[in-house]
Amino acid sequence: MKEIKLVLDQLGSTENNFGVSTGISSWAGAGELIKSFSPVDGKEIAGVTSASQADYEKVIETAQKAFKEWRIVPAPKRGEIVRQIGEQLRLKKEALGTLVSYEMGKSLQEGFGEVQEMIDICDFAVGLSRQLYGLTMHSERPQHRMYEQWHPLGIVGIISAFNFPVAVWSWNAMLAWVCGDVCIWKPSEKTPLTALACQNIISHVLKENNLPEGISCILTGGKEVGEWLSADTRIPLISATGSTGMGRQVGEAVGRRLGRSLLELGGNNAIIITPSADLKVAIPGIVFGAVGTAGQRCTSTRRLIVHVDIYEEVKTRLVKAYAQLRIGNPLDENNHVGPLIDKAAVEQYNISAEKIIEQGGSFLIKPKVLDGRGYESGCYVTPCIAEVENHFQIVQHETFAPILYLIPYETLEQAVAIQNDVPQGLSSSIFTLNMRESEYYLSVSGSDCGIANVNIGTSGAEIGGAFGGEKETGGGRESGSDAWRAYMRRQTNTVNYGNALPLAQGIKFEI
Ligand code: UN1
Repeated sequence: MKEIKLVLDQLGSTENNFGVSTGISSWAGAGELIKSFSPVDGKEIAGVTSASQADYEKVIETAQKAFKEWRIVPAPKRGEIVRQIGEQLRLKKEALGTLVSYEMGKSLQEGFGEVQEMIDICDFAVGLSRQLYGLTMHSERPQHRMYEQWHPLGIVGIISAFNFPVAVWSWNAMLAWVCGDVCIWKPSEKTPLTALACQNIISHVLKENNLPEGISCILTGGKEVGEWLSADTRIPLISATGSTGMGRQVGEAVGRRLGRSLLELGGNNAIIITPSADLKVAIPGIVFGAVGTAGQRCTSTRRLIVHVDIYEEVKTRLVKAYAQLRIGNPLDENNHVGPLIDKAAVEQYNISAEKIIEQGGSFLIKPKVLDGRGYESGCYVTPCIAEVENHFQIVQHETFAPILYLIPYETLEQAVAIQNDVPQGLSSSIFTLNMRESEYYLSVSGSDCGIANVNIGTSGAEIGGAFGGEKETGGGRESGSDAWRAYMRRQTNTVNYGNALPLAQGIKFEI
């Protein structure tokens, strides 16, 4: 595709030698070739070599060396580097957003949105670089000062997923960098090109500032690279985004060596629609949540829990809204829904559809794999809606596809119980104009998720808030609020500036 060639050129890469041409020595691959195919048209975009074990060792050494330099750069100066990265991303927003859309398959609008999210986290991190605050405490001992400070951890390993191939990495990397850490990124093997495009941008900024390129390292490859990172005691923190299965493996491996992990795993996000809901606002919120990114966000709306009194009306309105969805090439801005990431994802969509019927559900809008002109990649599917019961095994499971489950309820307590009765706990929302209902929902007896919204959908979180969820979602928090603390180690310091040695707890010890 000619335009994509242009985009790759703008991102500083040649089509067949992506990344290597700009001399990223901290990314080198002597391993197997990973081919990146676009789900948009099924074409091969480029090949990227995987890291071998020798490459891995080299990258770790490069990162360790870089850390020694980077950690003594004052935090606000590190913020200045992140500011420059944000500037570069502003300049490259169109090219990078287009590549995200082409390699991953999300709509162009969402591709641009993803790059905007990267810019937003850069801005956030720049401000944060002057706000890595510790507390001071009053010591019980005279002429003693007690305070805490936050130091960088060292190497942060970032394992990211295909669905947000660049933004989720940037939430981690930008914070880690202002905190003084260096990063090693293992991008999804389904989206290596967008990752290398980012690496190009970062290495350029580092070079311009005479900083070691090992501050930002990348290791393309499969599962084995994730395993090397997780088991490596030289990496104090692994931040991993992806399926619960993957997170469990990473969490166990990191836990075994008593390292830290920050996990952002699957969701099974629900929206509750109460009788007072403003459906004009709710319906687009539901539809965007369920079909945006073809249902492949961890925050996608999977379950819709609707009060019985308005159940039929909501159904009618949803059928009408779904009829207007245009499915097709995501680079065409007229389309709402692009393809799934690959044929394996289409297979999962089909399997889930069968299970829905087997387990007693029925379809309000039927699933269908699209074929014919424009759908040659075989990755385009129809967003579907099924009426189900919450306890069905398939409903309890996160299927990464545009399948929306409808479940009726009678009392709000019951709706909240249904919502919370899944293993995952990422995002949730309620549509209501009743203050008692919304406050109950946000109270301790309400939603058990990391994200709980009122009158907006489950997806599309802003970077200012801490992002993550409970239960099988993994408990990690990334991006805004005080999520930065996960990337630093806290040190408590007590300083005696007197000429005696009083002990704490009034203990007497004389020699
Ligand atoms: C993800 O799907 O892994 O809330 C992240 C959202 C985005 C981030 C999703 N801002 O949809």
